[in-house]
Amino acid sequence: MAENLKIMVLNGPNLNMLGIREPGVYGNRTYTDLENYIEGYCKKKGIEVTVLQSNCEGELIDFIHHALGNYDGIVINPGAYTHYSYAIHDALSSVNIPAIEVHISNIHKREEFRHKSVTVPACVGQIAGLGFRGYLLAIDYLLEEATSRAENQA
Ligand code: CA2
Repeated sequence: MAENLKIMVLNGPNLNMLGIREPGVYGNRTYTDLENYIEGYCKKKGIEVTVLQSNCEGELIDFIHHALGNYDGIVINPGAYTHYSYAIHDALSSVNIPAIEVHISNIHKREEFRHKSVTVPACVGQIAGLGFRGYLLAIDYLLEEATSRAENQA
């Protein structure tokens, strides 16, 4: 199963600015470092991964729609859209692909407006505050679930 697993990693607005500003919140590493970190890990694990980023809500929705029939799992950091985009929630619900929401920072320890996620009810769960590692943990979860589903079917 591991060889065939296809995962889309989706990053929302401002994540392209990682490492450039606010190192105290998001660390020193850049968005390119994040891409390399995820791609390097997936290569080792034999997972096919596509890492995407957009600052536009509609484009993120198009990416989610494109995942239908093309990907087995989604890892999504919707950025600030987490807190108010019902459209991204609905897009995730519409494709019915297991999705894990990831946040680099612990949104629950930050400003009140970041405590609420309107997108996580359309996901399997959420990982927050574990930095870049959260993406790999989400990928591991999707891989383990897919492997156990495949074993149960055999
Ligand atoms: O902690 C996370 O991963 C967030 O999804 C990051 C979003 C934020 O709006 C969410 O509440 C939590 C922000 C993306 C990065 O924004 C930057 C802003 C300035 C400098 C660098 C990155």
